[in-house]
Amino acid sequence: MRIDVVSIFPSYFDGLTLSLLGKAQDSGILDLNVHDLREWTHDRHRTVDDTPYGGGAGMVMKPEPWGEALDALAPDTGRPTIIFPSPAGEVFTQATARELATREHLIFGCGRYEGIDERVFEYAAELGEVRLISLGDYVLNGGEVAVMAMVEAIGRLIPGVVGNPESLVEESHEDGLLEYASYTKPSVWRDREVPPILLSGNHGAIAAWRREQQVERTRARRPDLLDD
Ligand code: 6GU
Repeated sequence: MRIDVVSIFPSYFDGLTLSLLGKAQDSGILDLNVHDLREWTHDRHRTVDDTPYGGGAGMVMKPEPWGEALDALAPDTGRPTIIFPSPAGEVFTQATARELATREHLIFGCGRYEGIDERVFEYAAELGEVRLISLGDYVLNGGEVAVMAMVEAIGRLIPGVVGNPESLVEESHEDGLLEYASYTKPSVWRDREVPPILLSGNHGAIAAWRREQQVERTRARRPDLLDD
């Protein structure tokens, strides 16, 4: 998979070369490229923002650098999926991550300030499939942290990125439930015992206990997940 990220703070993404996703890049499974939006400015101050038409607080990102960035990154053949992180977008879930993990080419455009000139989204739709995606109902200063989260959630679902694919199956959200509680040695720690069933060797009973745990914690912590 190819991923391009455009941001005015490209060094945010240095962390993505660490650990799991770093290995995926070394092995060629993931081709991750981070770009400074200011590469596509031409004035002495490398300006990326301006005042909003109609007035109001804050600044808006100018369309010209974004247009040049998209022209440079969208290939002549094939339509990339172009993602703009936005608190006004659809909410990112594990299902979104699974869907996007099947794409060949993702382009993430990180907005800052009060947003990006609306015409950029219209133009992007001529080059690929445009998605506005939010991490949840709260406000960040820009899209960078949201894109870090999305790239990690998507990247680990690309076949070969996570060493043991079994470990993807039993996680929170993969089956619509929260994960069960995990324990390791010692069997007694500070007077607290591991649930005896986990030491029983009865794999059927253990599986049933874990499933019950998942339903119980989901009911307690995230009843919204059980609503349908
Ligand atoms: Cl994707 N961007 C910003 N700026 N704030 C957010 C967000 C995204 N998701 C939640 N809050």
